[in-house]
Amino acid sequence: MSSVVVVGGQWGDEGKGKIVDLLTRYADCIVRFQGGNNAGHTLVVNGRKYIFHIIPSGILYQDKMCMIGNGVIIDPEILLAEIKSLDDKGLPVTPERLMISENAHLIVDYHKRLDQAQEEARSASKRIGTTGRGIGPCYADKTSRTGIKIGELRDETLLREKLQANIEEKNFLLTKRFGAEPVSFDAVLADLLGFGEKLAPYLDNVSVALDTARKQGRNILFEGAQGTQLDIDHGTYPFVTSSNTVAGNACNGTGFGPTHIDSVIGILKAYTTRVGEGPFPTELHDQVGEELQQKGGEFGATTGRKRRCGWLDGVVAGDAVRLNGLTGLALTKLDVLSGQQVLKIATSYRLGKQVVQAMPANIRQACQVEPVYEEMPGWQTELDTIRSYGDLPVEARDYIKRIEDITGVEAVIVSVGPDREETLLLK
Ligand code: 2SA
Ligand code: GDP
Ligand code: MG
Repeated sequence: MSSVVVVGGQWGDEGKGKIVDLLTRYADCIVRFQGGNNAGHTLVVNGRKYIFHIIPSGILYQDKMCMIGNGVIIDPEILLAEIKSLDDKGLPVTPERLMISENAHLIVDYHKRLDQAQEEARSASKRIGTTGRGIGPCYADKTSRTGIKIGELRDETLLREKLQANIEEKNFLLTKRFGAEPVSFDAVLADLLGFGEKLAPYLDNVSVALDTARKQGRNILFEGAQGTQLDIDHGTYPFVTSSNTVAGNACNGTGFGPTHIDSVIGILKAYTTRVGEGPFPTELHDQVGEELQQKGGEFGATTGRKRRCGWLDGVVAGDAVRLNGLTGLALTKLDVLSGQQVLKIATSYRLGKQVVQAMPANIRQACQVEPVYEEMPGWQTELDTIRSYGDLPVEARDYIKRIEDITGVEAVIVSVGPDREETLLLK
């Protein structure tokens, strides 16, 4: 296994939580490298459902080390609530099982308020459909060099100084620009000092810990959040999240050298979903879209929003292969397609008279492309009890093979249900 990166190949919610949990059995360290608690990663183990927003999806294994890298942004209140909820379930999250990079930036109350106020102020066509968790404003502060790092919670003098400057600026924006309520310096400071005390035992140098682990021959699993088309540089900008979601950021977001990554698994849902606004060429506004939404239980794992559904998009998959350097595919939710007479896969887009093979960089063009579909026969039997490739209906095997042909990448895992056990390991 060595060092493996797992990323979402579409617009998120491909089943990263499930696949990371599954692969954790072969790993020693499981590391998140970007995003924050906008993520919702669902695991189902023996019928019991867990949703993680910030803690890595390897946490259900008691003997593994989970890490939160410097590229992650942390809402300390949410992180502590997640730790407590695991504690309450008899799964204590001790510093022996969770390490947090001192360099990870903090999501502060004003980031959430600003995210929500900015979103409300946008006209319908400009709205991004953010999760309202403060992600954009927090990464903006990090890039503007005004952000607060989690390690700085241990330095009250520095914290006071930085908070003072931030709150002055944020309160000006909140009140004068958005007509929203200001935040109180004293209340925010008291909260942060309290969170800092509780989180201090978890803080360490994740880059050094990963390097040590690698030199000891440990297997490291990097857990991506969101998906390739939500990447701040390569996605459907501005309808994206505010971090790099592609595999390359596993290195930046943890302090791990790129020459030590061995493989990259891209997760593709057998159809496509998107939650939030923005272009979605293969979106279905018909009965089939409704069926996929219902059968797939497609609701946001963080916000509960209904996810938009559509056919599998080979152009999006091709972008994922190229942008992440995928070495293997995990194909999820194949079971949801059971019962469809015909399956469609987009193999290119038409843009006026042009045929294009990649998502256009220009957002107006990305909204105009028309998918060129090929059709395949569907299968009528349910797949959730199937555990070996040979037992899949021939139409399902042909569908998998076609995806491998289109992407040029082998499927290594096929998932036929939410539970850890509802999986076919092909390699
Ligand atoms: P943000 O909050 O600034 O990151 O939002 C910007 C866009 O990124 C999308 N985004 C997501 N898309 C899919 N899944 C995500 N996680 C949750 C889930 C989402 C939920 O697991 O279902 O519960 O709604 C996620 N996080 C961010 C977001 O919809 C915007 O389009
Ligand atoms: P993530 O953000 O990529 O981890 O995905 P989410 O957890 O947001 O959404 C994926 C949803 O699909 C969750 O409810 C999973 O439990 C569920 N899921 C994962 N794999 C499968 C599968 O193969 N079949 C079905 N039916 N559900 C799945
Ligand atoms: Mg999700």
